[in-house]
Amino acid sequence: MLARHHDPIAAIATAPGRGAVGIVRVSGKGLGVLVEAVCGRTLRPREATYLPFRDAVGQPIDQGLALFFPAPHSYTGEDVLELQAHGGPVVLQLLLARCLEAGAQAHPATGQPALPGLRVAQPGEFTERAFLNDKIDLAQAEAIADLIDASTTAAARSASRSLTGAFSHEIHALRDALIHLRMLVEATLDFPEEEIDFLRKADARGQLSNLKQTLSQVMQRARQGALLREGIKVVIAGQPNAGKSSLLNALAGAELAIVTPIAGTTRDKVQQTIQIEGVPLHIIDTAGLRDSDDEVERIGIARAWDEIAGADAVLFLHDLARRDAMDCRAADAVIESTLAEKLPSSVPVIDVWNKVDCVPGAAQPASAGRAAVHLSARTGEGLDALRRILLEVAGWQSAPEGVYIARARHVQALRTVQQHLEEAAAQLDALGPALDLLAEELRLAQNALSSITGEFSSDDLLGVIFSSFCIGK
Ligand SMILES: Nc1nc2c(ncn2[C@@H]2O[C@H](COP(=O)(O)OP(=O)(O)OP(=O)(O)O)[C@@H](O)[C@H]2O)c(=O)[nH]1
Ligand SMILES: [Mg+2]
Repeated sequence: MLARHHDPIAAIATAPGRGAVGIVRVSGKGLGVLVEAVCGRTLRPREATYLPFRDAVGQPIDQGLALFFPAPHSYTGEDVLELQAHGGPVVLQLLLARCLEAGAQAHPATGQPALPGLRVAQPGEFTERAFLNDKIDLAQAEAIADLIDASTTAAARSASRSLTGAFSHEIHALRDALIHLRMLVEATLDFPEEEIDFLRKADARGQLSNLKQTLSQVMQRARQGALLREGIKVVIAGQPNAGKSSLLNALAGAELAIVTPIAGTTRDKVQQTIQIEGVPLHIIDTAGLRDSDDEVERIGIARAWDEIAGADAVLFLHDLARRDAMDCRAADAVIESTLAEKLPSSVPVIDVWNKVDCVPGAAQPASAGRAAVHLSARTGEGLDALRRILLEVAGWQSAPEGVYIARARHVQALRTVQQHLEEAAAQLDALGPALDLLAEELRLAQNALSSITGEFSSDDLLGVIFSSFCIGK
């Protein structure tokens, strides 16, 4: 464990600004001295005591509730002191400074600082300790941050489900099955003459195929969870004046982008996150695509193509009122061929025929094997159909109930597990399995699985994960 994991830490745990209550939290070993210095008395474990918080000369800084959680029964697994004061930025800063000062004060018996090394916590450090002290695993720690950051009710519910361990349980069940299979293979390594027979009798193939099946179910749910957390990036593209900005405004329900009848109105991208059934969609309006002599517009169009190249889905907007105009068809054809060039074929393109209010009853123009919709950004007709298509394209299948939150990191790790299991299956299917290769694939699969819950994770990865938390958490 790194040296910094041993320092006692302190932080304001509540959000900056004014509030009825604000909390200063301290975690470390042997906080008893600090409790006596700041609270002027000892505290009964896990019991709220109303008292004045004292400064160095015994004067009250504020009155509030003090709670002491002796190790290991605390959030971090260390001693934790929580001081609930009035929620003003100055009073909380004073209280935090008082804790740091009390920690640095010489202990009367030893002459040493009461809490050597006491310092302000870095973002996520309290939760990192909870993880390091086995209070929670890594997936649960991430769920805490996801719960705090949740932008929709569905995301909050599923984060809470991950926090209680729903996701981790599934990962552990997979790990246990994998360990069982590994034991079998490793044992066989010691008796090479009987290897094939032994594996056959123990139905190694059946075990592996069950594992693969369970894995794909977990992956499916994890993908849904990652979608709830991260959403998808949807870029609106098309000729000038097709109504791209109008569509963004209609989906967002607000006048975000400027709309005018002048072709070439939008220059820079305009982005807004909306949610459909709790799934976040990051919608990006872009400059109309055409040849232009205008320097500013050209930069805007280059940016539009950059956005398109990084999209998870593209809404290709067409003006239904002008669909038969030769120039309009030619311009759409140019965009179409550049799309084919710039977009990976896995990225879905949806044909959106706008301004249906101008051409009531128009038949839907045929789209080459992809989703298409008629709508009016002006009247709102057809928007629900587009929302349904977007959810489908995003891969949202379930109702949010039962989904646990997951991250792209988890989905990627599960994909790695899947690859190693495929390799392992190929080894088993080969006539004489190369047992050491089989054993190695299973070992790698287990490592990838364990990186999700943090049983096998590098310090670098932990640093990245916890630094994205807020301070005091
Ligand atoms: N009748 C009708 N007019 C629309 C509709 N959507 C947009 N318009 C009009 O079409 C014109 C262009 O709309 P914008 O939303 O600015 O089009 P854009 O695609 O963003 O255009 P650029 O930013 O220039 O690329 C405006 O006059 C809109 O009022 C629609 O559904 N029906
Ligand atoms: Mg526009």
